[in-house]
Amino acid sequence: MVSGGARAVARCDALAVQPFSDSAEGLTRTYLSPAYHAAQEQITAWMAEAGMTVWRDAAANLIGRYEGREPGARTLVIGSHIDSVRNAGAYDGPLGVMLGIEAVAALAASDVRLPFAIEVYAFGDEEGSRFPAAMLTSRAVAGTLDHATLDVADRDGVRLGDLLDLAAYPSARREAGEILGYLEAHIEQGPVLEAEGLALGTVTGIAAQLRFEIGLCGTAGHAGTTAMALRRDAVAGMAEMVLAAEEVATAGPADLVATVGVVEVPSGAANVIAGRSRFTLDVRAGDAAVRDRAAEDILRRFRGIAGRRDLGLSVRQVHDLPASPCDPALMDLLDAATAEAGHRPFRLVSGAGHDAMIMAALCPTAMLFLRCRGGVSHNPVEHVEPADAEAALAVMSGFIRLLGAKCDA
Ligand code: HGY
Ligand code: MN
Ligand code: MN
Repeated sequence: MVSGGARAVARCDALAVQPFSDSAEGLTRTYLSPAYHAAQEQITAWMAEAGMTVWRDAAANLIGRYEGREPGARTLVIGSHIDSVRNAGAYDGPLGVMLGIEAVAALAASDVRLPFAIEVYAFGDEEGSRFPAAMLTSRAVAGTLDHATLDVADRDGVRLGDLLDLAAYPSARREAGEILGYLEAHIEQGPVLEAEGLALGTVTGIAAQLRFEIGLCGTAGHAGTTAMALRRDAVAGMAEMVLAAEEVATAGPADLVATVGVVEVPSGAANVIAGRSRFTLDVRAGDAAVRDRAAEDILRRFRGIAGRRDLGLSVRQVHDLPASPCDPALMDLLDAATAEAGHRPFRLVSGAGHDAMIMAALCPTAMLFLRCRGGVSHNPVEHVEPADAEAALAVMSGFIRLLGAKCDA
């Protein structure tokens, strides 16, 4: 018989290829794409097989519910996301959903009912890889979404409102009173656990994130006839800004990071001086004040570069996610479950963003990190050992049991 952890990993592998990927080469699954819908259909079957009632909410999250002893009891949410970055690894997000399903399957197989219900959430737009926004679907659930944020279009001009009923979208919201807590299992996406020789770690909190879209406007011109001194080159300006962002972050504390992950030259051509360019800027640090000071410094430098090069500069903040501490009591429960499962409890901070940082506005949150090979993520070579997933499942099951005992006490 295949064990639950190995099955969770195998299911992530199965979801990493067509029709669950939008691309024939590697995994790309963006919010509301055909691959996203195909993945939801497959996960619906797995949730139902594990003993859950399954539905899709108005933000297109997929939810499976396993009732507690009393129908309508308060709910422990276990979740993560099923959208991916472009050319992704198989485990960033889906593994947390698959482990949630396995935790419920194990309860259902032994007919265990708890003093709370469990709902497994497969969130949609965590990565922000389709629309210029991120965490839309968990923000809808936590009730922290304002309507203007939903007014977004993808690179092909498809608006979110073309795909979903935006008036209904906020009805995905849950009430704080009905949610007991949120547990997310996720690969670490960093090298700390591997260096410690540990399969698992309890997350203490998630670093604050700021994300911007920057636009530059110069003058398009002939690459052969326009003297260098006369150019207003939107690509050269962008290049200088990318390096300025890197310089600011490199000079800061170790947890301060700044990334330009997308650069675009609309209508770019080899023999045309670019009239326009745009790029993204992502700035993070454990402390929001450190992050904000760095972002201000970077944007001040951008303004200086744009002024000197006579370029128009537009700056749009796409999101501002505060640092999110995990709940101390739930961290203790995860540590206790880790020790019970025969592993050394270990705590670490998350530099990556997660739906958990959004759910923290709604309920106490906990995160369990799994070691991934080389700490590599957002890369197709991402790898998780099935034995580590097995260990994570044992800890999640222990956490659920300990939380049940605490509720009964
Ligand atoms: O960007 C992040 O930190 C996450 O992977 N969405
Ligand atoms: Mn990711
Ligand atoms: Mn993720």
